[in-house]
Amino acid sequence: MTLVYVALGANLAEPEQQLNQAVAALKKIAVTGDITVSSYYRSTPMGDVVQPDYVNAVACFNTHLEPIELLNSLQNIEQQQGRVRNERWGPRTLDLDLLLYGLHIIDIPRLQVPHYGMKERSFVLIPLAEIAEDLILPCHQALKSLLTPEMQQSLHKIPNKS
Ligand code: A4P
Ligand code: MG
Repeated sequence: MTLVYVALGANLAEPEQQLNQAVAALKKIAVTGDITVSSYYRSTPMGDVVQPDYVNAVACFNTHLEPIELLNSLQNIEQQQGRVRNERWGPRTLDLDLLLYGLHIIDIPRLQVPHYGMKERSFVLIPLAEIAEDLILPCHQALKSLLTPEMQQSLHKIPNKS
């Protein structure tokens, strides 16, 4: 059994509902259906593509799935929620990125873990710190050491997640 962290992002077709639906789907692959989910955060789009704001969150759960099986499950959930892969960093109904798979470091063509962008992205680090403030990354860096006061400015917690 492995503790995993997954980043959720959506900016099309009722993003908050997309995240609610994704959380329900993740519960089905979590051991005993137990899952911890951060608050939802509204965030300014990263990158040059003009697109709506995102809603982002991070979820954490135990799983018996091997890394590639977990990636397949995450991609199935994205597909079920109407994900169309177009331009890189473009808008999407749902993006599920595997941030951490225990303390494993994975580098194969379909999967790199820890996720390549997680250390720089406020919309990943802030929700992650909300549910795992004392987390130490596989590279031995403390999550807390990556957080900066400026990161909070591009992110707004959405009250009363349902
Ligand atoms: N892949 C490799 N490693 C992983 C991993 N750890 N988790 C491969 C998930 N997938 C991984 O991903 C492309 C391929 O990456 C997959 O087929 C898988 O085998 P994708 O989801 O199809 O493509 P993408 O998401 O468009 O590309 P990319 O580079 O993953 O985009 P990002 O980095 O996910 O960025 N702004 C805000 N505010 N919030 C956001 O959530 N998201 C993006 C997308 C842009 N701007 C954003 C946000
Ligand atoms: Mg992605």
